[in-house]
Amino acid sequence: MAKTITVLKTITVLNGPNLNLLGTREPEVYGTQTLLDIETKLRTHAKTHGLGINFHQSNIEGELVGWVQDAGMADQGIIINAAAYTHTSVALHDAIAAIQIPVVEVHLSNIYAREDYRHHSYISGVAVGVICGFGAQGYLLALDAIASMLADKKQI
Ligand code: CA2
Repeated sequence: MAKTITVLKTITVLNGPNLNLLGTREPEVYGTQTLLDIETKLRTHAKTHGLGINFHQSNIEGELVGWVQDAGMADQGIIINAAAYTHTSVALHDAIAAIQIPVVEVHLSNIYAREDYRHHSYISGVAVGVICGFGAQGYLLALDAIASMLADKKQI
């Protein structure tokens, strides 16, 4: 009898510079959860949607660009908190514009309630949506949004 192989759909989650410090400094702005806490919760939550997670953090812009390109060829969606590169990176903008899968931009803090230089994002214009101000919960909301988009696509 022929075997059925189910290939797990995967979402890449990208975290930009200094997010490796989460939970250790500025808890009043970024909360008390570490990036590992967020990763663990996302992996558990992804299972409930039947999805897998590729989770990365880098302080190097080009590394993030490379992961966007890889995900565009292999995964079903991207959740990205580009951190400070949000406000500076044409390279990330161009990488996201070049792929076909949905990208959801996430920020822990409400960037619009902070300094003016955080109000502009190079990511937002090429993302399907933006979630900010809900702390670590924003990553789970982004996952729900992508899962819902993938479920809708299946019905078409
Ligand atoms: O609110 C967010 O998620 C941000 O993307 C965080 C970035 C900031 O540049 C963006 O404007 C908004 C900063 C991430 C730095 O993370 C730290 C965490 C703990 C201690 C120090 C920095």
